[in-house]
Amino acid sequence: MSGTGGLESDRRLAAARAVIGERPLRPARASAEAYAPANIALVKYWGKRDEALRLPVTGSLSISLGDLGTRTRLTPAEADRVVLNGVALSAEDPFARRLSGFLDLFRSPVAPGFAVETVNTVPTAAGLASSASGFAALVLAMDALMDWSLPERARSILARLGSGSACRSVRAGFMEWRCGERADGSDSFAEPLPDIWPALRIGLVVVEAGPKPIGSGEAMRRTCATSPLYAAWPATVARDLTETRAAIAARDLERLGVTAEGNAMAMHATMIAARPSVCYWTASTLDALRRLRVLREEGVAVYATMDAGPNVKLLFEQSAESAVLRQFPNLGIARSF
Ligand code: 2P0
Repeated sequence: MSGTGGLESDRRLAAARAVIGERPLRPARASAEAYAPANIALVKYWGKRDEALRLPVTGSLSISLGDLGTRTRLTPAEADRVVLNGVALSAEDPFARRLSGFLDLFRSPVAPGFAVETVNTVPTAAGLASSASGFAALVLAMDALMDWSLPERARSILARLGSGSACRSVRAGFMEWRCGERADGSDSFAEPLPDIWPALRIGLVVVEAGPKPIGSGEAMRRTCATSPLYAAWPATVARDLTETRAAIAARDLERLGVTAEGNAMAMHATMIAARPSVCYWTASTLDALRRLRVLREEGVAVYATMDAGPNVKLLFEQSAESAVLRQFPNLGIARSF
């Protein structure tokens, strides 16, 4: 490992130990299981100010996806083993390596390794945020295994060290990730919004379920380093966060949808302008956006958001469900409340 790599893992370890505090790294039971929902950002996280600690350039705000997420069982073991959706992964598998790197934060002489059995109910690597629910479920299972009863913000910080957006998946509902200012990341965690919106629906238009051509981490780095449009992103997010909070408080779908759709388009614009360009959209993505416009022209209140992948997510209310299904017959529909 390079000197910088060692320094980075030391900083991650220090950040994790700071939130675990004096609690012992000693399993309190034979195994533990936890569930975390996936989340979709209405105002996106795009860009890090600190790679090692996964500290964002801006805040972000998401909604969870109910029973679409990750269930994880954690058992102490001599060495790490990862079973994903019933398939044992080799130690060289990129996902297994990433999990092991994260588990380094929790090892001790009495728990040198962990067996991780994890089941995703969202397609892995299809831009539906399975890493967010995956790392959040792992942190919740670790908390239960060790019997720590960590405060929610500590869980959120630990999940953030696994994957940025995971800090928003430690509980259901609307979550706002506070950007924070401190260099150690102790003020960068997600908090719930008090609002519930039972009629809100999230439609999942899965146009391609395969792995994406470029990971979001690399895409973010390239965008920050080379995109002439990135300079406008922090101010866009600041405005969109204010709008989104107000729209949620008022249960105003049009205000929420217009803001979320504009925010997603602005994020994609920053990456399309990166050099070399990052474009996750395919012909099927554009066709889904065309069908969305047809619906809106018919007077149906439905809006889109897109993440680091070709899939489109729709925002609408229960009353529009049958109209939306006519245009998107294979739509998966998630609800948070
Ligand atoms: C989000 N995305 O807010 C944004 C929108 C993708 C597009 O968070 O590098 O897997 O592990 O911190 O959390 C995807 O990025 O990135 C993401 P890392 P993560 O949902």
